[in-house]
Amino acid sequence: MKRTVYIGMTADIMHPGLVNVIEHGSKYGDVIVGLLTDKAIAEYKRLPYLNFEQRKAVINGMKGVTQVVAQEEWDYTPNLRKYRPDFMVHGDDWIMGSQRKYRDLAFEAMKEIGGEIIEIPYTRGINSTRLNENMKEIGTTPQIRLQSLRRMVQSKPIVRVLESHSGLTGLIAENTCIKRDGRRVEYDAMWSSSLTDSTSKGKPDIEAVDITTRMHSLTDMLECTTKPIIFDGDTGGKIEHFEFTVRTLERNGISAVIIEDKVGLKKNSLFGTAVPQTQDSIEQFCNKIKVGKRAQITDDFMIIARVESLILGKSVDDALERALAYCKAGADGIMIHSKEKSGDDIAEFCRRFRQLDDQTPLVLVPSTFNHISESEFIEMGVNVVIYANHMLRASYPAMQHVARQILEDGNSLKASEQCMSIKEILELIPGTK
Ligand code: SPV
Ligand code: MG
Repeated sequence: MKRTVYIGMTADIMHPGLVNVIEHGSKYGDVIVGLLTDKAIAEYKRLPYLNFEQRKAVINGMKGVTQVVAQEEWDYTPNLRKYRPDFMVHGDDWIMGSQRKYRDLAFEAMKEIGGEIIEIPYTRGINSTRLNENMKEIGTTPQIRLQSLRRMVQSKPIVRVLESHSGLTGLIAENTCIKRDGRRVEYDAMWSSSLTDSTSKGKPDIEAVDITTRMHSLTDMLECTTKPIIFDGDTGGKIEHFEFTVRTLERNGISAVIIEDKVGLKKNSLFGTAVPQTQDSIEQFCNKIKVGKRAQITDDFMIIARVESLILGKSVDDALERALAYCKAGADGIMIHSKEKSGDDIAEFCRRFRQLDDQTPLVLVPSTFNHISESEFIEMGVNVVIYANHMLRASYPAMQHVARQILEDGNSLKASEQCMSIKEILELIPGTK
């Protein structure tokens, strides 16, 4: 019987390093490629540009590959135990850094099944992380960007979204990254907030900034980023107008719109019951959802229904009744909002909603219950967390402080200490030089 060789890979961007590994592996026997699923990749890296089926088609067509199987985790060992290959081939780059533990686990599993691991020298000068950086410079297309939110919701434990109202805040959402336990931690998507988009234009958050104007801010963000965008669609406006909004957003590669079940003059939810606000009827809001769903062209665009019951002092029962009705009307997700600091009402809603519906994505905006961590939200069955206003709230006090300092001193010497350097601002945007 011919021997088998297991090779795990992402195979998003093909490069000579990957061809080298497959070629080498095929000398030992039939190559089984363990193709990492979106979910497995999302444990460590950004989602690949190509989806699983597309990557599978590419690998299937490669010389030397006899079988492509799904690798559902970053860890190779479940598949090694399942397929029991005679050999496993891997580049020797996993000897160092955070991948070391997966190497150790793979050695243990191969020993157990009586197989052997062959490490081959890593192809210098080219790797997928570097190529990914280059891809960022090339950018994205509206379609790839649009689809990516749905893929993220399906493949990540939680999708982390940062508010953005300009090109500059878009760049912060795009590029801010830290390492935690050897993993890249970054934002997955951007939130175009009605509050911050209006405020940055000196207007109140009452749907006074029209969609055409809001598209300008979106265009600025689209121009310099690749991550998906969720649009705060306020009430969605008149049903007849909402159809156009859906089309406009979709055409531009925005992934989702969230509309809230309020009618009349909309005020920001964080006022709660301090201002008069009217909730829409279930029937009318369901109709708005249905009309929006019919208007979209792709299968990927998402219309997320935002339930304002808790904001308006109504019960969790009322919120649940509405959420279920909106799902039935075709909503692709539910955002439950509250301004309650404890987060108890939100926790109760999530628990009870998940008992009735374990599929529909749940979205939260924890502006007031901000002590609850992402890992707790995951436990609660939440899929998307939006940090909805922080970039604007961070920038305004900083700018105001510097403006005052210049007035006080009659020069900008001291104020400059609180600013980024001229050199830094000149180098901030690629292509400035
Ligand atoms: C926004 O960011 O504009 C929102 C969320 O709609 S909230 O401000 O909490 O209403
Ligand atoms: Mg808003």
